[in-house]
Amino acid sequence: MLTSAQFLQAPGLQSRSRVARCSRLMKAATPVHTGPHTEAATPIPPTISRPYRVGTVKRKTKETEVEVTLNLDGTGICAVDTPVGFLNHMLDQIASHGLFDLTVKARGDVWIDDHHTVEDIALALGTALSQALGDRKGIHRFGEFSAPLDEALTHVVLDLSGRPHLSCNLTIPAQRIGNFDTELVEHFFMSFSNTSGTTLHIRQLAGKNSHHIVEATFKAFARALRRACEYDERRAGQIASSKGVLTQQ
Ligand SMILES: [Mn+2]
Repeated sequence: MLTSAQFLQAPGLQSRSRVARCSRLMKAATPVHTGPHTEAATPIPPTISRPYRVGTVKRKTKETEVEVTLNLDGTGICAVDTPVGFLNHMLDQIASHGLFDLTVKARGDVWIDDHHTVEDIALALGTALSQALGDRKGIHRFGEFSAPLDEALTHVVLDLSGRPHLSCNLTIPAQRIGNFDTELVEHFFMSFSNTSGTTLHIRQLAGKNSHHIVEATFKAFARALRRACEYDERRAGQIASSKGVLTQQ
């Protein structure tokens, strides 16, 4: 059986980071009894402990009162109670296609319009996401998805980089879907991006029906976000950044 020093001197293990990693693995390996005629046991990598990835945010201003709970490792359970009907429908898309458990309770000055309520829900959702992600270790970080809804097709690409950015080219023909002001769609994503530290690109590739265009966008966003938040098994708990951090701008 090789000693630790012999193992670390083997060809291909000379880079400092690999030596450190192998050294950690060897220390963590369970000692295995080997008889005189058996080969040395392969070191067993330690089990990676994972945090409970839930974010809870309460936000109260003179305009709105919002509570959001987001569980990244959920099953798509959605409980939303807000005065903005169309937004409830879209939050449901995020939970169901992102496989997040999402609770949103909101009250707001909707007698003015839906602007403050939609904005503050998005801000709270972004904060909850950032809180749930913590140090962002081991996640894929990038995610993309193209979702159709009948004639509509939207492509969403995102990066949980820690840096807020939104590029959005949605062209929604109707000014309103029911009572919902379609201008608020872009504003929702901008607000989410700002508090979650997400680089977000939204490209509408096709679509005529406003409800379809917006819903396809939320579905693509949910799927892309799910992928970005999920653990990359090959990453083995490391941060997916050559800089070493995803939480600073
Ligand atoms: Mn719909």
